[in-house]
Amino acid sequence: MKLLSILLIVFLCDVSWSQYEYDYDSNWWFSYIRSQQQYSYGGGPSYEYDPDPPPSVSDCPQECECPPSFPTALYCDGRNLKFLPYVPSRVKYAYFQNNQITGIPDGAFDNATGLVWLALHGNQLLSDKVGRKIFSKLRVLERLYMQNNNLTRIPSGLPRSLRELYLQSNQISRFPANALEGLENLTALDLHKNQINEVGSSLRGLKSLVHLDLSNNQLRKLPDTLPDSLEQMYLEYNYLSTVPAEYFKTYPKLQYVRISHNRLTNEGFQDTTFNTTSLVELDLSYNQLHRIPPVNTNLQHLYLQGNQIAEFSVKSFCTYVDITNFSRLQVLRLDGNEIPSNAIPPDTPLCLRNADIINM
Ligand SMILES: *[C@@H]1O[C@H](CO)[C@@H](O)[C@H](O)[C@H]1NC(C)=O
Ligand SMILES: *[C@@H]1O[C@H](CO)[C@@H](O)[C@H](O)[C@H]1NC(C)=O
Ligand SMILES: *[C@@H]1O[C@H](CO)[C@@H](O)[C@H](O)[C@H]1NC(C)=O
Ligand SMILES: *[C@@H]1O[C@H](CO)[C@@H](O)[C@H](O)[C@H]1NC(C)=O
Ligand SMILES: CC(=O)N[C@H]1CO[C@H](CO)[C@@H](O)[C@@H]1O
Repeated sequence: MKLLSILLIVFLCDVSWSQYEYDYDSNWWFSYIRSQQQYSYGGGPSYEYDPDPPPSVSDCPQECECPPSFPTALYCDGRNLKFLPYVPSRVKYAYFQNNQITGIPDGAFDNATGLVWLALHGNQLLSDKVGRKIFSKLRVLERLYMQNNNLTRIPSGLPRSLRELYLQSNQISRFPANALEGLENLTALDLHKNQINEVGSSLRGLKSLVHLDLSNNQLRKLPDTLPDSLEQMYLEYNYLSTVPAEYFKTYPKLQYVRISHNRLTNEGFQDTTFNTTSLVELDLSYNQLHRIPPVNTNLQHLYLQGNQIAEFSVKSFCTYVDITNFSRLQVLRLDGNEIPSNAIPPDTPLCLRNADIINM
């Protein structure tokens, strides 16, 4: 059993920041990797052996590159392209990122029905110039990268086979209820840095969704419904002020929740709201809390820095303490609050006996 050895008393210092970033990032990253293990996440596709004889690469668009050793890939990235080149039918992995493409006409991908990855990020795609049926023939597309464009709405007719959808850093404000309909295999949805003010029930049908990033938007209300499969929900930098009492208890797989930099007050939720057995990491930093909300003993990381908390209450972590009843909290951030440094009750170490880092 680990004993709480140090209570670090630090008022706003750089060391604590780097520590925070480190713990925080490695933590979510590892969990994300774990949850994504069935797919190779990030990077390019690994070399794949094709049982068929290598198809001709003579059909390569002249603006692009088609390495003979990797006949299913088409590299057209970073070439100042203003228009999408044609996509030969043999292509499974198509890279068009970092160009100046503003539109995609219907039919552009109609020959490439075997596309599995499609990278269109870092262009200047405008919703009005992206055809409504560009994806209609793509039945096996798994990853679609459309981040860093000029989209104002979620593209229409997204393939139902999608597993990962990246739409962050656009200007999306419209989120029609059926925009994500039928995407039953989608595991990761990234919509951060857009202008979304309401999500409603449009996430309901995403039966496989594990990772949802809606941070840096204009949400005033949590999504009405989340998929039961969801494990990670990132909502930092929005305008949320309330959380319905039973919200988190409805989603038993939710482990990582970030609602920092919002407008939460203690009056905006109930004492039971965040006391749910599934949560492992909870970030409520940079809100307007004046009390530590009661949390479950299973919680491991709690970020509350940058609030207006004026008292330290052990009862928020442990209602009862003995050999078997104690908090699993490992990291607790309380710096940037109004807690007097002599306000730590003597029974704190017994309750928070697993804590390695407590910043006050
Ligand atoms: C699709 O293939 C046909 C026949 O090879 C060709 O005529 C047509 O231009 C292709 N379309 C696109 C969009 O590449
Ligand atoms: C896309 O947005 C960027 C940044 O706001 C802007 O500079 C660019 O002109 C826009 N492109 C188009 C085609 O509107
Ligand atoms: C979802 O994934 C399963 C298993 O990989 C696959 O059999 C199914 O066809 C996929 N669904 C869609 C709509 O592509
Ligand atoms: C959290 O909920 C459990 C079960 O309902 C309860 O026993 C416990 O006292 C609560 N913890 C806190 C800190 O309120
Ligand atoms: C008050 C309280 O939560 N008591 C619990 C302490 O731990 C034992 C064993 O896990 C439980 O049986 C008690 O209910």
